[in-house]
Amino acid sequence: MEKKIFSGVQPTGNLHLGNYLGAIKNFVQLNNSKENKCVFCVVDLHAITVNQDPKELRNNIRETVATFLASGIDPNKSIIFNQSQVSAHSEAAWILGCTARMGWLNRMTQFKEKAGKDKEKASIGLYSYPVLMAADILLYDATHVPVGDDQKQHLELCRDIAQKFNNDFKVENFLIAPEPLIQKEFSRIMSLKDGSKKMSKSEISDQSRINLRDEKDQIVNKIKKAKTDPLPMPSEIKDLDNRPEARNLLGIYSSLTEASLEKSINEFSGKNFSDFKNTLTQVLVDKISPLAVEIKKLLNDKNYIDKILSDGAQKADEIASKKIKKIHEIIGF
Ligand code: AQP
Repeated sequence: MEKKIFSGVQPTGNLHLGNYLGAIKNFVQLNNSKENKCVFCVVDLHAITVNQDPKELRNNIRETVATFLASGIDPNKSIIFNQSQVSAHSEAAWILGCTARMGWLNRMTQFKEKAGKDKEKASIGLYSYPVLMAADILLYDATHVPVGDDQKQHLELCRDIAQKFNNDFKVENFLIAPEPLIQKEFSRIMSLKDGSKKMSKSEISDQSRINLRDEKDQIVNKIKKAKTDPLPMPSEIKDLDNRPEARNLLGIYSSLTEASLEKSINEFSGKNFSDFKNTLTQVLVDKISPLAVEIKKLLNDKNYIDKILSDGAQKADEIASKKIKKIHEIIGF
């Protein structure tokens, strides 16, 4: 069955291993399947929910596209574009904001985490972020949305918005409630400094994450310093209980080598943590360093990246403008 795929990545710089293993790696597999129609969006409207330097934002948009391409997404098979270039996204977000309920948004944990203690000073955009995300997905009739585990709640909200809109206007199945595509294992990569926190672009300490543009020396250094615990390497999965850092590093290794957690545990059982870290570093360098080289190379040709974005925006606009036109008719504009 044909799947319609939509997903987005914020151009907020420092794309990291969590973004890659949790989302982009999955995008590539979906892009490679003949049965899928994929749309991958650089969600710049989402990025401005927190302050952005305009020059950096422009560079980060291109860098996100370069990361997609370097990872293996083919612009001839999938649509790649940036959100701000297709005005239907902002428009649909407003309209669907009139369907979404305050109570639903008040439950969103990402807002609570990102706004922190000083909620009053957070932007309204940060609060209504999941409504824009719903608009992005629903405009393309996406059936499946590949995301990291952290976005699960936002996808449930998207489904609620779609169902309420369809019920309110008596248009059964007009907005398609999408299914999340979350990897069964290793769907949340954690910080290298604290196994209870998500690896994140906005974390101040660069030591907490492997950036996709890190040089070999940086990867070596970050894994060497990554937090572990004094216990030996586990010999079975239950030995990882209450050991979030060990679980995370083994999860990263398993995801990169396409092995099950159990298999990785067996491989290192009885060995020292330092042996495991050396092998993990080698795998990371082998998988991530070529990406960094390719991203850099692609960024030397800004015209090529801009052409992909403008072609992609044209294709995306054809789909999204038809949907927004129908939305106008349904709501009585
Ligand atoms: N740590 C992670 N593990 C697994 N998946 C992750 N994703 C992000 N962090 C992890 C997934 O990457 C995709 C793109 O994310 P995004 O750029 O839209 O923003 P985000 O989720 O807000 O990413 P960050 O790094 O955590 O940014 P900040 O620090 O700004 O909050 C999504 O599918 C996401 O699930």
